[in-house]
Amino acid sequence: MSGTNSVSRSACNSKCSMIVVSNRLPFILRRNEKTGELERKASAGGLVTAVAPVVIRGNGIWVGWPGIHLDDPNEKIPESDPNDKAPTAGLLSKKIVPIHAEPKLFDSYYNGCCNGTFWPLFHSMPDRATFIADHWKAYIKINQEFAEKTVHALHLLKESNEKNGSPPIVWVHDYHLMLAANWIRQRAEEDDINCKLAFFLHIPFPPWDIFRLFPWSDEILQGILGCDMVGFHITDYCLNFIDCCQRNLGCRVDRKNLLVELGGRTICVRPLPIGVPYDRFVQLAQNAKPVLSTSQKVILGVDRLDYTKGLVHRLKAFERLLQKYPEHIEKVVLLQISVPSRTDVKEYQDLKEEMDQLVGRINGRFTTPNWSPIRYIYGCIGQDELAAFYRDAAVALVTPLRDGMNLVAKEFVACQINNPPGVLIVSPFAEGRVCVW
Ligand code: GDG
Repeated sequence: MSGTNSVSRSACNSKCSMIVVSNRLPFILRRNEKTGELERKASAGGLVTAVAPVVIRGNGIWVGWPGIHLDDPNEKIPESDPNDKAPTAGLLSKKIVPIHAEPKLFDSYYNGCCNGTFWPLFHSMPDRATFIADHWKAYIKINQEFAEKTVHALHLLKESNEKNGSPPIVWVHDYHLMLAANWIRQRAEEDDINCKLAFFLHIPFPPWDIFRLFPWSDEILQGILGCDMVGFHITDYCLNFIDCCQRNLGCRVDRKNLLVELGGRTICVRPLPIGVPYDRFVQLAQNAKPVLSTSQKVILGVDRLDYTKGLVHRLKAFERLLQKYPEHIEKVVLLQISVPSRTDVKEYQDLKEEMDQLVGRINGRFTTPNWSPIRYIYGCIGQDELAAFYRDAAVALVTPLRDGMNLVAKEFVACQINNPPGVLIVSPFAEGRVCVW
């Protein structure tokens, strides 16, 4: 998840405070094995870069899961390290409301319903989706827990912010939390707290014939419609959502002005394409030391290791290039950075296995004494190094089979400070391409 869009910009411009609610908190919590103390580590990604300063400036609060299950739910979240330069450094521990959940229940919610059902279904890959009632029940319970904690955050904000007139914005993020809004709204009304609710989906919203495969699809729509404003990356996703509201729930809708009516309320639906901190990437590219020492042309891939990113197809296409056009042998190198992701899930373990084998097979087939065609990094690199790769690569391959937006394409473009610039090859299924051009 990354970037900045108009919900954060409008919060920036107004005096109201913001409560951001996301599955994960904007940093990683780890236990130091030697001291046993909890430590905060910076986490990469544009959501953090763009939204954290808004939350901090507006004296706001972040609600989310800290990334580990704590035995003592009352254990204090530490302050950031004094040398921390991450955008979350100023987010004080009293401005964080952590979610605690029983590990098995959380696993059913996160790996089961979020990653096993919604991720593939919303990326229009229904044959990969599982529909399991217990996962759905876990999803409901964890969404209720997030709603509880958000209402607690609203109370904290009310106590500390009594003089501030404008109601706070509660900004709920992504497919993990599609049910939370109605419970937040109801409880806030009962407790006489005024707030505005917004929701943003970072992944595609699928067409109706895919969406309706989910057995509890009405509940999802009703959950999202608990907000005052609903944002998607692009207009197509807005129209898919509006279509589902009309066909599933019989809502009155206005396609031209992107509005949905439900229970006497009018909900605004808006395309809010997420961007990247462009100037930051230009600066990184200007300052980063070269890290590629090769005379060959580098073709770069940077992705989370996810089946939606088209990584297997990319490697096979590269193999085909070398087979059909052998003049490129010893002239080009594919540098693929694959960031480990959802490593508890079998499908992701299988994908890692498949990639390892494919890299081995292609390298085995084409390697010469002085050259190997693929350099494969399975891990996360620093943002400086990433900017140097973007800047110095001859070509970037962004080839998702389906992607909500895709920020790698935008970051690559921002880093093209050399003359001539590198070439971006981008799949028509990466929506980031619309904003790149
Ligand atoms: C979801 C949607 C949507 C990657 N490797 C490293 C690294 N990254 C950073 C990139 C970029 C981010 O991760 C990846 O963003 P994407 O947009 O490509 O993809 P998802 O993670 O799948 O994000 C997507 C996005 O949400 C935002 O709404 O665009 O469609 O799937 O920022 O720079 N960062 C560092 N080291 C790495 O090795 N530091």
